[in-house]
Amino acid sequence: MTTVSKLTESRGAWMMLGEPGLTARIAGAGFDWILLDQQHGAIGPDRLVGLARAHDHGACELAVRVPSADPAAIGRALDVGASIVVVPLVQTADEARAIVAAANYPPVGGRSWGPLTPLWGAPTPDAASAKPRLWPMIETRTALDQLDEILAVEGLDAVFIGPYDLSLALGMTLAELLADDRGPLATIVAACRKAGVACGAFAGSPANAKRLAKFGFGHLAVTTDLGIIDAGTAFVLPGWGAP
Ligand code: 3PY
Ligand code: MG
Repeated sequence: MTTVSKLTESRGAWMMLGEPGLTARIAGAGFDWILLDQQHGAIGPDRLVGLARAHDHGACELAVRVPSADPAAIGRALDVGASIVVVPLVQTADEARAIVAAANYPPVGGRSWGPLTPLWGAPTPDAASAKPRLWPMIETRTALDQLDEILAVEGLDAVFIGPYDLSLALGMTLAELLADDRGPLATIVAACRKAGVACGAFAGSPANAKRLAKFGFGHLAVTTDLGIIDAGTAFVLPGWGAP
């Protein structure tokens, strides 16, 4: 398995339903990572533990989108074994710094030791300092205005764009945002390149993923469990199905 941290490009699948069999099957299909969505998906804390325990870390990396920047939620996602944590609605550099603090043990941050993955004794400082991959989401007007400051925060692996929320925040349709070659998405990619920080985006469909890849977004959520089901029903029942 290639570790996503070594890459500036990856392809992931986004789980909203968190149905265990479906999640395991998609995780083994060849994606670089699979994400459990606790913000908008049906994945509360208990479900998260079960899904993460069942995850085959040899198949792909485990990512979690926490419901908010709450330090407890970030610590919990890491405790269950996520190697990538996506944090929604990050607006400022101070908020980004708080995420880094929540995800790292002292001296970098204030995370408390207590993994749910197998424990073979007390942590050594070296083991405890393994760097989690943090992908704050840029999806508000404030975050766009503060992007350079956010990109300068140490300890972030990438920024991750939420095009649905961002288009709403900017008063555009999603189609307008994706079609605007010189608009906000191009500005974001240029700022990331200048700062030397990787960038990714939620696409939700292969067509949107191709469009976002053209802008230069490297880490892409190319589909969701719901999208995969919709594609399957559209295939089985010609003439009916979601686009
Ligand atoms: C967005 O596009 O706003 C997202 O957060 C995708 O889930
Ligand atoms: Mg969003």
